[in-house]
Formats: sequence, structure tokens, C-alpha cells
Amino acid sequence: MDQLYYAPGAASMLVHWLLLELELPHELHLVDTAAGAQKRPEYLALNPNGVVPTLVVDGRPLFEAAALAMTLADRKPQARLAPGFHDPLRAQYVQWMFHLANAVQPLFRLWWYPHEAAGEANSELAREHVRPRIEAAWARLDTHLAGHGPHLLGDALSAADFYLVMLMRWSRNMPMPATQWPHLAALAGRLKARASFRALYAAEGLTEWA
Ligand SMILES: N[C@@H](CCC(=O)N[C@@H](CS)C(=O)NCC(=O)O)C(=O)O
Repeated sequence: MDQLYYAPGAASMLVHWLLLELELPHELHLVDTAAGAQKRPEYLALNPNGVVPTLVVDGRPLFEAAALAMTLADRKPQARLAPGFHDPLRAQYVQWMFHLANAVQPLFRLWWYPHEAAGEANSELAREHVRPRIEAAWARLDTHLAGHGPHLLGDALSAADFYLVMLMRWSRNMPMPATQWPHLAALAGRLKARASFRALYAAEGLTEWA
């Protein structure tokens, strides 16, 4: 059985959501990130990066939320959350997963941990600079959905949509949350209506943005 090391609402949420959506048996291990448990030697032995998630599969710890999401989606092809290797949509799917992982998620690292890049004294300034970049990312994604939606791959729902909705959730308390963009809001509404989303919220004890 897969073992997920998670913190409520963190990047582990994507992996947890897909475990539930795909009905894959799993065991949860709460990592108290507020107390710094992710930096303790026993956790670093699993994930030397000191972040969540870690997913232990067949006794082997794996990390990086996007990679874990792709691995899980490929594991259950009948759920059709990842186009198959010979499907023409596969390249677009990989593109969106990498785009979210490389161009969108890191902006949130800058938003939540501005001191890492800019130092404590410049944190507010760093946030001021990253905010328009996050909003520009939403605008580009919304434009894509307007022309080619309702999902990132058009009619086909995929793990990339789950990823996008998790990232959207992270913006919920920002001055311009992602739901201000209508096609993004519609996508989130559809994904949030899924039973797996309710199960995820119950399991992680989440209430905000329900
Ligand atoms: N690229 C990693 C990033 C993971 C990450 O930054 N996780 C955050 C929570 S969203 C974390 O563990 N933060 C605690 C810390 O950095 O100490 C992934 O996607 O798995």
C-alpha cells in the first residue's frame, strides 16, 4: 500500500486527491510542517529536500508532486486521467504538467517564502513582484481554457486539471484569487463537485475554499 507523507492543503494535496480519485489504497502520515517535522533526520531520510509530499511506493520513497501525480495517473489507465503514450494528447498533457510544475508552482514558493529568494528585509518587495506574475499566469491559463477548454486538454479531464485546481486554491486569499478568471472558476467548480474532493477535504480537515 502507498504511504503518503502530507500536510493539509500543501503540495501533497494533489497526490492525496489523485489517490482518492483513483481509489488507490493508501496510508497517510501527517507531517507537522509548522513544527519543522519535514526538516528532521527521519523525514530527510525519505525526502532529502525537506518538503512534502513524499510517496512511498513498494518501500521506495518518491518525491515531487507533479511527478507523483503523473505516476499515479499512469498506474490506472482505465480512469483516463492521463492520455496513453500513443495518444496525440500525451504531448499536451506532459506540457501542461511541466508548465504548472516549472512556471506556476514556483511562483507560489516565492509568494509563501519570499525571504528565501530576497531575504527577510526584502520579503514584501519580493511579494509585490511575484503577485503580478501569478496573475499573468492565471490570465494565460484562462485564455487557453476560453479557446480550448473546458479542461486543459479540451474535453478530456486529466491529472493536469487536478493540479491546476490545487494551485488555484493556493491563491484563495490573494488580492486577485484565480477564481476571478471565469474559465478557471468554471473548471474549479467542476472539479470541486467531485466526490474525491469532498473526501480529500474530510481527510485533511480542510474547510476553506470548500
Ligand atoms: N517541488 C516540490 C515542492 C514541495 C513544497 O515546496 N512543499 C511545501 C508545501 S506546499 C513544503 O513542504 N514546505 C515546507 C518547507 O519548505 O519547509 C513538490 O512539488 O513536491
